[in-house]
Amino acid sequence: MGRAAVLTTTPLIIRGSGALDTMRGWTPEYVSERLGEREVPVAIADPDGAFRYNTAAREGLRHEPMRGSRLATEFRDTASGRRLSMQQMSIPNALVELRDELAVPPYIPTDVITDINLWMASESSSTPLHYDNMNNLFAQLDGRKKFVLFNPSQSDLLYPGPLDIRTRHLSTVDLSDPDLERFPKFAQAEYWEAVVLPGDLLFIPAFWWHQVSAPDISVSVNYWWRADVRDCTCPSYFRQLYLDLVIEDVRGLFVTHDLRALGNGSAALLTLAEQTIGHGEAGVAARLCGGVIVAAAKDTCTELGIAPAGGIDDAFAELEKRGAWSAEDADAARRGLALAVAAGPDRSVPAPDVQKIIGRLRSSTLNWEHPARVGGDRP
Ligand SMILES: O=C(O)CCC(=O)C(=O)O
Repeated sequence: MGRAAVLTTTPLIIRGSGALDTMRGWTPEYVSERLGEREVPVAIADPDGAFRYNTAAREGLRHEPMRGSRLATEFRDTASGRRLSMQQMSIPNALVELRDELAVPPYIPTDVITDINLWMASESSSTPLHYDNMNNLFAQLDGRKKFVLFNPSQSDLLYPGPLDIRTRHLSTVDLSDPDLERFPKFAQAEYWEAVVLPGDLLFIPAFWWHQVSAPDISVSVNYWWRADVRDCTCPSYFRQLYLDLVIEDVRGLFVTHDLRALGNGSAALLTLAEQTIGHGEAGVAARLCGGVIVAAAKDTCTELGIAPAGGIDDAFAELEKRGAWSAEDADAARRGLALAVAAGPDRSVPAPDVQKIIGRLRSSTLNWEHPARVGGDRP
C-alpha cells in the first residue's frame, strides 16, 4: 500500500461530515453561554471589515478583551459598524469550557496535531491572504466561510512579506483591492474558491495561501498538524526552515517539523540539506550542516565529560587534541561551520561547497542519533 500523496498536497472539501456531530450546537450564543464571565481577546477589524496586519510597522491585529457572555451580542451587532473576530483561540489550552465536546475527525494523524482552535467572526469580515506552515482541517460549525486559495507554487506572484517571523506568511497584496502597478505579477495568479457550510470540512495543505471571508456571522474550529517533510517542497517551506533553524540547537527542528520520513539524527538533517540544495537554497543547507556539526561537537564533549572554556572553536580544538576527532573531521567541522555562519537569506553560498561539506560530514564521525520526537508548539 502506498501513500495517498494527493490528499496531503491538494485542498479538499468533505461535505456534511458526521465527525462534527458533537459540535453541531456551537452557535455564537452557545459559545457565549459556555464562556460566561471569562474574558477573551477579540480582534477589531478595519472599517471595511478586513483584519489587516500592518506589515510595515510589524504590528499584529488590534485586540480588546471581551466577556464571553457579551460575544454573541457584540458579534451580531452589525448596526455599530464594528466587525469582530475571535481568532485562533486554542480550545485545549484557552477554552477549556468547550474541551469535552470537542471531536477530532478521524482523518487527522493525532500524534502530530499541534493545535485545535476556535474561530468566530462577524458577518462581512475577512482575514488577509496568508499561509500557515501546518496542514489544516477547517471545520465549519455555524454560518458560511468563503476561502480563496492559491497553490504554494504561486508564492512569487503573491509578494510575501519580509523574511520575518511575524510577516513572512502574509501577502503584501490586498486581495480586496490589488494594486497591480506595485504588484504586477499578481495579475497572473490563479485561485481556487471554496465556500464551506455548517458540517463541512475543508482540508488546506500546509503552505497553501488562503484569504478567508465570513458572509455570515460564523463559528469554526480548525485542526493544525505538522506536514510530512515529503510534502514540503515549496519556496515558503525553505524560508520557514531558515527561520526555525537554530545552529546552536538544530535538534529543535525535530519538534517543529515532521522529519520522520527522513529517519533521525544527523543523517536525516544531511538528507534534508541535500534536498534543500536541490531547491536552490544552498544557504539554508549550509546552516543545517552547521547545526549538525555543533550538535556533534556538543555530544562528544558531553560523552567525554569536558566543558571547553571558550566557544565552539575551543571545543573543536579540544576534541582534536584528545583524538576524539581526526584532523580531517576537525577540518570539515571548521569549514562547515564557517560556511554556515556566512550563509543568510541574502548571503548565498556556493552550492558545490555545501555539497562537499555534506559529503565530508557523511563519511565523518560527526554523526548522532535523535529520535524523531512528536508534540511541541506551533512555530
Ligand atoms: O477563519 C478565518 O478567518 C481564518 C482561518 C485561517 O486562516 C486558518 O484556519 O488558517
